[in-house]
Amino acid sequence: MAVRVTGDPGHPPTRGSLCTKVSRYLERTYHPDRVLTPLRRIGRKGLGKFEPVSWDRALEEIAQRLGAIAARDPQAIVPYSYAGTMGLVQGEAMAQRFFNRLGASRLDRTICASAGGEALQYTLGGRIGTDLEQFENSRQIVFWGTNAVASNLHLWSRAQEAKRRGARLIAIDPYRSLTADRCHEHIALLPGTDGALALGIMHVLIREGWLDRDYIEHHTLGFEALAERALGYDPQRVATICGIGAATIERLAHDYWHVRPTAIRLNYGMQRARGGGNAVRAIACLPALAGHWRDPAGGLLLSSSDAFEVDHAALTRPDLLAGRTPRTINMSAIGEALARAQPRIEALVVYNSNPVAVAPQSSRVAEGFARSDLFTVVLEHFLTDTADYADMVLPATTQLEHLDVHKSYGHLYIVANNPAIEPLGQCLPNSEIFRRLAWRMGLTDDCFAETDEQIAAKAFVRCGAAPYDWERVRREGWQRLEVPPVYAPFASGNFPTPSGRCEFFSPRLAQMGLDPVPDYVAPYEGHASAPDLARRFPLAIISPPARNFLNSTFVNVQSLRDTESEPRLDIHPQDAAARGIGEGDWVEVFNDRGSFTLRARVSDRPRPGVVVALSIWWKKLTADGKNANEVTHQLLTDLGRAATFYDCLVEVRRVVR
Ligand SMILES: Nc1nc2c(c(=O)[nH]1)N[C@H]1C(S)=C(S)[C@@H](COP(=O)(O)OP(=O)(O)OC[C@H]3O[C@@H](n4cnc5c(=O)[nH]c(N)nc54)[C@H](O)[C@@H]3O)O[C@H]1N2
Ligand SMILES: Nc1nc2c(c(=O)[nH]1)N[C@H]1C(S)=C(S)[C@@H](COP(=O)(O)OP(=O)(O)OC[C@H]3O[C@@H](n4cnc5c(=O)[nH]c(N)nc54)[C@H](O)[C@@H]3O)O[C@H]1N2
Ligand SMILES: [Mo]
Repeated sequence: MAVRVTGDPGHPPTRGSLCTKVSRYLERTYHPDRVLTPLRRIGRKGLGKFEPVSWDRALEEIAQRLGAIAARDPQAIVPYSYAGTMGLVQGEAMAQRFFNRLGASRLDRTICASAGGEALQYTLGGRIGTDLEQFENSRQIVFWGTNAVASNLHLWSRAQEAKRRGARLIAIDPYRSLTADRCHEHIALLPGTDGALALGIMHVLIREGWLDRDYIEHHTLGFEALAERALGYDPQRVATICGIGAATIERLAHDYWHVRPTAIRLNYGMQRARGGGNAVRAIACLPALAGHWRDPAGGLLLSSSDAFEVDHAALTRPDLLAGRTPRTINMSAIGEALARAQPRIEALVVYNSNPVAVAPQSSRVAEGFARSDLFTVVLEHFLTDTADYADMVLPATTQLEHLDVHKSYGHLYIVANNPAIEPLGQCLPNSEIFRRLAWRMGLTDDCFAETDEQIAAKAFVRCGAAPYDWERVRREGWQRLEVPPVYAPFASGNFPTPSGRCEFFSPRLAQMGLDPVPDYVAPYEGHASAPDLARRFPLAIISPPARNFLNSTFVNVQSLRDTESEPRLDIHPQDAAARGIGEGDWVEVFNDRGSFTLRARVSDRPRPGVVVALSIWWKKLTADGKNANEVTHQLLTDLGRAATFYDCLVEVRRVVR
């Protein structure tokens, strides 16, 4: 039995501190509601009524159903997975081998990070940035679209250290988040307008000549084109777009040039709107213009993912497709796909994800999952909103029970996940479930016989400059990539783009017929871009994660849910007064797509015109069985085909419950 979860004080990026959620991991693993046997549906889809069945029976039935569909058209089978575990063994290794071998549809995993990921790809050449451990040496840190206190504790603690040493902290966020609260300055712009703000800052940098000309000349591509673009974004115009003062833009640009080193912690807030990709591209140009990459404590960090050389081919075996090119389904529009995709989706296999709660336009997603002609298998720890629609639920292990190896998207360490306990009940690791399913379906390729240890041992090509040594990682628990101790990835250029430069102008985007230079792309749903809609639904809603939840994970852990208490809508006093809404009143948030009901919390945290519903609640644990994704839509971002959760207009009214 596991008795305690603690951090390792010797692990440099975390220094042994755990976030509140993970410190409760035992409550989750030993939760009385854990699914401990395979379950077979006995009630209507969505009701969550199941009977236990043996593994043998469950696998046999799934193998038969999937086998019959695959014999007609394997593309009618669709995997659906994301971030439940981000481990390289229990994530996409055995699972994708299985789907590749079948020739199932592929899944475009766009629900979180692909807008910014592609933006960085086209600008810097990859998801690489400032070392998290360097942030304590920064003199100024800009938290751009990120509530680090809640979602990135370990970077936040470095920023606290920097603050103690005199650094200035700035938050750019429509909402006074826990992070904005603790910064020296909070710039509350309108949602989805960050691209304009970045261009406005550039405008001032260029006008004033606050430019590292030497860096620009040697390490960037397309300065003239970018300068021409920025010319159109004078502070007055940008102020109108962003709903902030022109003087604020002038001051931001002034400080961005004069305070050195300045680091930007860029995250996902601005990526969840139509122009998210262009916004990230524009912001990612700033450090090269001002020369901030020269200093290890300057520059920008969105993600460190591409510092890790994961051996995707060895893990997921795309060669098993044997020349077939199955269609791709975008996970951010799964509601639409379940209703309309041709060939029709006949089977869904869900693992590491809870789409009925987390995917946009939830009522459409639930309708899709409720289709009587759809065969759904869900690998889970709990009967989530999604599992309730399954034909078969398969009990999966938690991180205490299985073996894995992780990269990071914030720091530079490979981490081993050694199991601490035997699997509870009849739970099996995802890898083993797919292994057994493959055997049951008569797939005899050698790769289905590989053990988790063997998979973990081939997860990485290298460990930075050194060979990757799984045995060592496993023994020591973690290992820093072999990169210089004082890491400044772009201090002398070396961008992994085709030109080797930071690409203000992207020849690749031009070749695809897309705008090669970053621009401001207005939201789908904004007052300026959709005035008619905005007359009916004048409030912009954003639904970022609550501090004590990890997306929809941990929502059913009582101690954490008690801390969050209940779903609440933060609304500005002006907006509340105009609607006769008082503190604690029940309110309905609605638009043409749907509605959900929660209690109002009247405060000046959101800027006027913006309401905030911290998320992602399990629908079945709310008052009306609905959550914020009831009102979000399935339209995609400009780059990366990502979801646009924070590009959403609603109206709010008081209701009596
Ligand atoms: N506690 C906790 N930690 C998490 C997660 C979690 O669910 N809970 N999720 C993990 C995952 S999967 C992810 S992707 C990351 C997310 O990490 P972050 O991207 O840092 O997400 P948030 O902390 O929600 O911060 C987003 C902030 O952006 C603001 N915002 C919304 N719209 C806009 C906009 O248009 N412009 C700007 N500038 N800001 C905007 C929101 O108000 C919010 O405060 O966190 C990870 N860490
Ligand atoms: N409105 C709104 N919607 C959002 C967001 C938002 O900010 N606002 N954020 C978006 C973001 S950033 C993301 S990343 C997505 C996240 O969406 P998901 O990837 O679906 O993440 P979770 O909601 O945490 O659900 C993960 C599920 O995987 C299960 N799980 C965990 N480990 C394992 C395992 O080892 N095996 C198996 N079989 N299951 C496991 C957990 O029990 C949990 O139910 O949501 C997106 N949705
Ligand atoms: Mo995410």
